[in-house]
Amino acid sequence: MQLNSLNKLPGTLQLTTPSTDDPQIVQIESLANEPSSAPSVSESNNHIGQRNNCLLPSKTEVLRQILEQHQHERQLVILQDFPDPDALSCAWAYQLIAQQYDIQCDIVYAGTLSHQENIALVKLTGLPAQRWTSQIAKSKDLSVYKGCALIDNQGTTSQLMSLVQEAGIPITVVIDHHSLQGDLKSEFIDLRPQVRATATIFTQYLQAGLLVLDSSVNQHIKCATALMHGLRSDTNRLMQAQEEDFQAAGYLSRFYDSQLLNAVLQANRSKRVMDVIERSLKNRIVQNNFSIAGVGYLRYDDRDAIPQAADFLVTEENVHTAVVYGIVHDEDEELEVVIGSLRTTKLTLDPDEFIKEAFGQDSQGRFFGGGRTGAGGFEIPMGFLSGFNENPGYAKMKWEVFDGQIKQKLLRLVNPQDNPIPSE
Ligand SMILES: [Mn+2]
Repeated sequence: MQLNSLNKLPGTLQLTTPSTDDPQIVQIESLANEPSSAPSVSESNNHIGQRNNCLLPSKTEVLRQILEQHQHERQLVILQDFPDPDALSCAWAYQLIAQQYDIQCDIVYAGTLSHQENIALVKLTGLPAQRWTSQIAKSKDLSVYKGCALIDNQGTTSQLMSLVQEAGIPITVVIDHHSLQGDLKSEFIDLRPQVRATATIFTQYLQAGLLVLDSSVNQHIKCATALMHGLRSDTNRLMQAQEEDFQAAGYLSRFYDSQLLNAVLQANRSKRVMDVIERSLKNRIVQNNFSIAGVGYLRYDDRDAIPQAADFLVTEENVHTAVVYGIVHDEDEELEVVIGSLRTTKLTLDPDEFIKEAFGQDSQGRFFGGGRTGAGGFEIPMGFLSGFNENPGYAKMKWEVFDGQIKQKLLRLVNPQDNPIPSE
């Protein structure tokens, strides 16, 4: 397999994988595996399976009309709680596109910028994203917003969605490349699970004229650089890119600032992230080309260490899929949650299906996670067992219970005919 052999190249074994994001996690309402069952009218005339751009002008045209209808409004652009470069850059592109229609967009996320490259991206480009914790969000006057845009997500990975729904703000636009995560109601939907990055979709909008990039405009250069970073990051440095992703990268190459991108990529990992990666290496078990590692407890701010560890474990020889998980605790909110990431280079493994199959649904029928090409994530609330306990023995016991249960569920899929409980 081409991708497996690429992983054995010495150059890919370094610890500099531009870890993506991503995990498309949590709270997924009723599932529809077949994307074309999307309940949107605008979607139905543009089949998801399309691989060429022949239908794109119409999609662009529909978006243009929607934006025209919403002129002079104010919109919220909602990102997943832990936004990745693909999400951040596309939200910015959307803001710049919408600005031409006098639509003022506020780009918000509820969690934190956990990955060192994301922090660098936002700082170095001046990317206009704001952190809205639930407390901040509750203090805002949401009545000023006439609509919201979900970019690189479908609302299932943002804590802000419940507030937005309570405030009665309609979903105006959804542009994403994750598999359909459930019942989705929006005026405009462009959902393309076969595209490797939402940045590719946005670059196609730009090419189709929704925003004319101008190399003499500093903001355009920076946004193009951010899109290039998003595209690279969601395609494993273009290794999983397909023709349309390369075409998008080709277009962006006319505008992006390679030195700026280099500066973003030079961001170093914190010691705590390195420690989580070390734990994942120590704790991993490899079976049937799957590498599985529980990393114990980690802080909310270091949550992104989990996908970074999965990015690293999947580079091992004879490993095509890595799953890393841990208990993330948020000291401010006294909350604990199991968070996990999956990375795969196996083309026939669908992360969305795998995670839904492994962990199933909660009592309300919501899946614990999902995914896109090559990557997935899950989030399992700990309920009554959540919360800190003075007794270190208790914390250890709690971890062992969750660790054992997650391993058992994963190994059932990894070794379907074996005893699911490892004997080690
Ligand atoms: Mn993405």
